[in-house]
Amino acid sequence: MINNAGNVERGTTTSDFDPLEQKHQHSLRSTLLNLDYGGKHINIIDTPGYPDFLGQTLSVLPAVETVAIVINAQTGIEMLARRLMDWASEQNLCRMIVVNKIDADGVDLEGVFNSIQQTFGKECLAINLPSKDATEVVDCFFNPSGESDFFSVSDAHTEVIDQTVEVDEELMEMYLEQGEIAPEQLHDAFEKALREGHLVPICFVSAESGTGVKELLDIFAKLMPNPTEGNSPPLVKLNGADETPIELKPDPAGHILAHVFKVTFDPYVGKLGIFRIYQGTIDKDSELFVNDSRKAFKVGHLFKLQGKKNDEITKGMPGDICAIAKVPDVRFDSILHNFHDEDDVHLKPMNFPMPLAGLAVLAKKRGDEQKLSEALEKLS
Ligand SMILES: Nc1nc2c(ncn2[C@@H]2O[C@H](COP(=O)(O)OP(=O)(O)OP(=O)(O)O)[C@@H](O)[C@H]2O)c(=O)[nH]1
Ligand SMILES: [Mg+2]
Repeated sequence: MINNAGNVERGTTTSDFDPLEQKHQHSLRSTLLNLDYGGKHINIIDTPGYPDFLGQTLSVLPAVETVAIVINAQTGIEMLARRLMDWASEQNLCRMIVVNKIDADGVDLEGVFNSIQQTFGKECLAINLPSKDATEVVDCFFNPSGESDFFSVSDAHTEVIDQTVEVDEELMEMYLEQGEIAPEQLHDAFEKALREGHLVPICFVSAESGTGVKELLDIFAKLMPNPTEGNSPPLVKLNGADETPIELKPDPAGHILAHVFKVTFDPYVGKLGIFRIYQGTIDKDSELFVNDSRKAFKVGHLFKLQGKKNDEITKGMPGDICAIAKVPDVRFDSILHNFHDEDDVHLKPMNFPMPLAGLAVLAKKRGDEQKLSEALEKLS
């Protein structure tokens, strides 16, 4: 066990805070988490892997640079992992694969690793490997050699470097001339390879024993793309039937552009619109429009979410995930902005799977729609 870590069986994790999640021992909805590590601020959205709650998982994709697909070493690749790999790729997101439960009895980590490469392709390469009977993991990106349980660290290191330099001609030439290249020189090419889906790093971890957790955080902090390094979200400006793609600059000084990817109800502060800031800086004095609304609202209180906790913060920058309370017009998929030129900016619609059951509800009294929708939202 990791010191102070929450435990799923005891219902003490920060992420699965809902009593229903604790009862069923499954995440039922997406949860926002954040931490500071290695001088970086890292936002994590924990999403359900249970197929019935897939909508909760797909709807948060526009808020992230990277999708980390967790594979249970005991059960191997499940159907949803395949579908998520495809969805993430269709959304142009960087991907990584985290093999969890490496501590569990009788796991065949080499078999899992091979099946990942067979299923998802040779661009899935080990960035670390289990060693000493999976009680440690050894880095293969910075390390040119080392001991591992089933695959040569030096071969894994060479494979990652070979794959990375393929996206950069200059680096490739340098590599061919010198025969080697320092991992530190690979940073930009590594980001490009992730953006192009040319490389999908695989790493190993045990959430139970803590093996590989520090190494996973190191990968997040040192190697995975920051907001300036990921692919731009598919924002478009509508002009009648035409749509023009928007070039985003994740610049804190730019116009504000943010996307609401989740709406939830907090027992104390009420309706919360949770959004990812793509551009500009939002603080309590910011005046924002919701889509093409004429009238701006003032932010007032800005929150950052950590599981069930809302912490008030002073400002949010590109890459930040924040929340605002009690703005009636804010809905799932709303765009928040502060410049009328951006009235017609929208995120390209995602292809959600067809729901298998539909239900229509009508308010008895006109004008009660808002109350009804809030009650239904709470119920669901
Ligand atoms: N042995 C072992 N058990 C683990 C490990 N990680 C999680 N578990 C157990 O596996 C079960 C499922 O863990 P969760 O953290 O709920 O898994 P999840 O992927 O979030 O599952 P969903 O929320 O349903 O998508 C729990 O009983 C955990 O205690 C691990 O590294 N090793
Ligand atoms: Mg979960």
